[in-house]
Amino acid sequence: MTQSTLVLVKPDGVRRNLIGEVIARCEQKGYVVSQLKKLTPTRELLSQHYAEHEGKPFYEPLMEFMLSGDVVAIELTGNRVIEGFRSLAGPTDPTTAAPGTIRGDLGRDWGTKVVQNLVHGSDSEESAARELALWF
Ligand code: DAT
Ligand code: MG
Repeated sequence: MTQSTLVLVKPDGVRRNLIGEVIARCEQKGYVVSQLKKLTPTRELLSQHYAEHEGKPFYEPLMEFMLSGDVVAIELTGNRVIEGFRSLAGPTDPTTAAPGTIRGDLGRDWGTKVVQNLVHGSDSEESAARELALWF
């Protein structure tokens, strides 16, 4: 059941020079980087990417944060990679994300309106297909 998922290294991860660290963890797990690019996302792209969150209190801070710098987009491939990368990333809140996960090892609460947690990973097959089509 080979799958692909969209991984983003968000602007906080790029600013902190953690692109290599994120990719290394994906590759060490055995997943394959199929496509990779660094870009400055547009508001248009981000509004489609985060459509499910429109209207939530953190939506505008989330958009501003994602527009604050470059993002690295990765198509990551392997059996059950959608679930597998979510496990590597850890849960949304970096304060409580377990050590051993990307968010748990490398993230923290910076007191911002939106949680800054270094990476995005698609949460389902439907999301992965939709998001990969948006970013690649
Ligand atoms: P995830 O990135 O774990 O899939 P999500 O899709 O629910 O989480 O939310 C997208 C991003 O928005 C998340 O990575 C960080 C931020 N966020 C989510 N819930 C939040 C909240 N309650 N307060 C502040 N920021 C939040
Ligand atoms: Mg999500």
